Amino acid sequence: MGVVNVTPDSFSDGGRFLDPRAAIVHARGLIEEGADIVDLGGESSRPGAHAVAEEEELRRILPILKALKDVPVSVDTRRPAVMRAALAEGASMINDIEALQAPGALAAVSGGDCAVCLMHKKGDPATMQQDPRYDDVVAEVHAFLAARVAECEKAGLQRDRIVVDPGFGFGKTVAHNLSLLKRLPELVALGVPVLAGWSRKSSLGAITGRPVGERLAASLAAALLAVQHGARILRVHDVRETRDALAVLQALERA
Ligand code: HH2
Repeated sequence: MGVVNVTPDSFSDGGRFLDPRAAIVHARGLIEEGADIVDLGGESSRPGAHAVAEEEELRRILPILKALKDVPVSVDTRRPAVMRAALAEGASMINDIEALQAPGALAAVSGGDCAVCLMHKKGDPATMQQDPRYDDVVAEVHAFLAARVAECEKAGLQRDRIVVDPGFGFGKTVAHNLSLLKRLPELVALGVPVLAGWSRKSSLGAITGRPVGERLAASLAAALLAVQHGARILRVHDVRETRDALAVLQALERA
């Protein structure tokens, strides 16, 4: 899954794809590089980010969605109205960092046939990195995701439309993120595909001492480790490089 953020303030590509033409060219480039899905976002969820108005989110993403009808597009949104508008424009997937908890979100997706990604986060982006605490982060994330999967099924979403995501970096310290990576197989046991998003994130900066523009090697390492621990979808900014890293892993598996 290749990331396209149509925002002025995303933590690694903010401002680069605000011009719809630039976003469309970038999205098509990611598909050419080997992405199976483009994840289109019109609101940053980086730590410290503030919400944007619904009209603004729609204004950012709809022109791009209209131009990418031939591409599998996931829309990264937590707003039911944006979900409905995106699905009407042919979006294949709704990627919700709030796991469809907003009133009306389940109803917005359940009638169609789109895939959904249910992500765990603790707190809201504006404050979530201020001293997050858990007794057992993996148990808490597992319980949350299991409950959300059950809720989706109750609302009529077939299980084969559901993906879960521990939400690396969303109300989690470096230690929490590493526990979730190490014990990812416990989340894989939920029986639906697991998506992992480590790309360029600040935990990789904390581990390597590198600024956001220099986290490619660390992102590739995290991507491979996530796959080795059972992740089935990787949300990444650097598609070509991630594909190459995966090719090495896949060659080893075939050898
Ligand atoms: N991470 C980000 C945004 N959306 N969705 C899922 N399912 N999983 C993630 O890990 C995830 C996500 C944050 O990264 P990015 O989009 O690059 O930055 P920003 O939120 O600043 O736009």
